[in-house]
Amino acid sequence: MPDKLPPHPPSGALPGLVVARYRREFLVEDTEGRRHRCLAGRRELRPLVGDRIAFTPAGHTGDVGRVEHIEPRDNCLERIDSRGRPEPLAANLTQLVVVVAPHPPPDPLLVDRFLCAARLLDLRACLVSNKSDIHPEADGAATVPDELLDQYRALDYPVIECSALTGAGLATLAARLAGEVSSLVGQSGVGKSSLVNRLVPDADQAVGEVSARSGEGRHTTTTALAHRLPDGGLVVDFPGVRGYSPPLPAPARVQLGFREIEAEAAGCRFGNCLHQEEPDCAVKRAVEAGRISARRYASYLDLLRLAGRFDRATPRKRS
Ligand SMILES: Nc1nc2c(ncn2[C@@H]2O[C@H](COP(=O)(O)OP(=O)(O)OP(=O)(O)O)[C@@H](O)[C@H]2O)c(=O)[nH]1
Ligand SMILES: [Mg+2]
Ligand SMILES: [Zn+2]
Repeated sequence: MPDKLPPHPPSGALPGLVVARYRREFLVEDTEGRRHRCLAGRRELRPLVGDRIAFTPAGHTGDVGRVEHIEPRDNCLERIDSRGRPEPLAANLTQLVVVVAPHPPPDPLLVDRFLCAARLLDLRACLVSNKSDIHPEADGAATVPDELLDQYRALDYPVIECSALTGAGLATLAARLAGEVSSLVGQSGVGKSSLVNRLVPDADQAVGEVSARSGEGRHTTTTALAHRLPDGGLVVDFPGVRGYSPPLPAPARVQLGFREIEAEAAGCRFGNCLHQEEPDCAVKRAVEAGRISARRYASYLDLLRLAGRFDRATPRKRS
């Protein structure tokens, strides 16, 4: 949706960066790194974490500042809600970091959907396998299957194995995050906030136990918060999710989110092949031959069905 905003912020406004969004308030960082509580200056202003903005600091207008203007966005990470409507989550990201762990056990469909979102937005993407200190033999716990990580490595996604507990692998993760605007996403309880606390000494993100009864995280982080990294760049700690779906503009575009499917699609008989029931489909041949994993293909079909459903239910503008 194009922002109907005046082209220039009012004189006297300062440049800032939105680092958190609460119900009505925003936390804005100025160029000196000081943080200011702000409200939106106008109803139609909807700042997101990562937005570059202009704001009037607290002063004679009140005890909170005012966001006056949002600079045009490079991109916007969104999810679709249960009715298929896009909901914006963060702006101006350069990288999506999908975190998995042995505990709670990984949900590969969720990983595929985040990686799909990253590709549709042209963001860098990688996988972090946290809690590498947990050994199944010693702890009787599950593990992140090597075959799963190997599938992503084979697709050229970097996989960083690390532990927020022992610090193993964190230098590799820090190097990957340096200079980028990354968001850490994944299930609740995989250790996103624990990683941020290790990478950003004064982050002070709350950390919660994984429930022994349900085996799931307790949704400890409730709002996205961006932190400056010591080596430059920003990392956004996101609340954990049970499910995620990127906005799917049209069924034909879903395959753009799966690099191996897109690569094989050139060999299909029909240029508009969706790789379902069509004859002479190179993607299905690649699945049968084992060049494309049946699991990834199932993830693709799953998103395709979702896209088709919302495509019919809610006519939306196509990009
Ligand atoms: N053994 C082990 N435990 C870890 C590690 N990292 C995090 N944990 C534990 O995992 C639990 C969840 O950690 P959090 O950092 O709160 O997880 P989160 O992904 O931020 O969860 P939400 O905010 O709910 O999305 C806590 O009990 C942490 O102590 C790790 O590397 N090894
Ligand atoms: Mg958290
Ligand atoms: Zn095909």
